[in-house]
Formats: sequence, structure tokens, C-alpha cells
Amino acid sequence: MIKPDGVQRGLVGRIVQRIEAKGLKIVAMKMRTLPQDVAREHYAEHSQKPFFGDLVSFITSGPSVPMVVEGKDAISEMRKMNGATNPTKAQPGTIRGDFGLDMGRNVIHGSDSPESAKREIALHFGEAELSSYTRIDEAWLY
Ligand code: RTP
Ligand code: MG
Repeated sequence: MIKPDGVQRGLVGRIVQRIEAKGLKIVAMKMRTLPQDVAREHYAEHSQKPFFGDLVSFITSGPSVPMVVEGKDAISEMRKMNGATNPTKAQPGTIRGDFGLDMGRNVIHGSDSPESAKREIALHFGEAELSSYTRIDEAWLY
């Protein structure tokens, strides 16, 4: 999910381009300002952390772009492309490493396990919003 800073800085196209170029398949995508309850649920694992309030107010501060991404090792490959949580620690070539400087404004979120992906997809999309299609390059990717 591209966070509000990524949207407001006009980074959506460049991020989507990286995901597509990698060979991962975007099967759902929308623009949405997260309601408070969805944001709190999205980051439920951090509800006891001192930064939870700031995190929720930031993530609800403007539109985000949630996506569902499929492909080989999609979760770990997306997190690798996203880079370290703190953009000043993230390697160049990663989204956070190339586009960010601040921990709280780190451009993109990625699910961290199949369980959290499943939970987060259900938070942002209905079944009917997930598309099924074949990428023209699938035979060459795999
Ligand atoms: P995300 O969930 O957003 O993909 O990021 P992540 O897995 O790399 O990091 P996570 O530990 O899940 O933290 C969620 C988001 O909370 C903010 N954060 N702030 N001030 C702090 O110490 C702190 N720690 C985390 C970051 O914006 C992080 O992306
Ligand atoms: Mg996380």
C-alpha cells in the first residue's frame, strides 16, 4: 500500500512501474482514504506501541493506494523492494531508500506474512475487486 506521503508526492506511477517491471502481478488496486477504524485494524499489531497514535493519524491523513500483488515469493520480494523500515537505513535501489528520509513518512507498506496479507486484503478489498488475468510475460518470468 502506497502511503499518503507517496500519493501526495506523486510517486504512485514510479512505484507501480517498479512492481510491474519486477514481474509481480497487480490484481487489485484503488485509491482510498482509510477510515480510522480500518487504520487501527490495519496496524493492530502496533496498538500498544508509543508511535501508534501518530501512525494512525498519518495513515488516515490523505488517500493511500492499497494493492494486491501476486507472484513468486510476492511478500518477501515486495518487502525487499520496499527496503528497511527506516528510509535512512534502506539501501539505494529500494523504494524507501530512493524516495524517503523519515521513519514516519516511509512511502509504502508491505504485508509481512501470508496471514497478515490475507487479513489486510480483506480490510481493503471485497472478493469481487480481485482480478484474474495472465500477464503476457508470465511464460518468460517462470
Ligand atoms: P509497514 O508495516 O508500514 O510495511 O512497515 P514495516 O513492516 O517495515 O515496519 P513496522 O514495524 O510494521 O512499523 C509500521 C510503521 O510504523 C512506523 N514506525 N514508527 N517511531 C517508530 O519507532 C516507528 N516504528 C515504526 C513506520 O512508518 C512503519 O512503517
Ligand atoms: Mg509492518
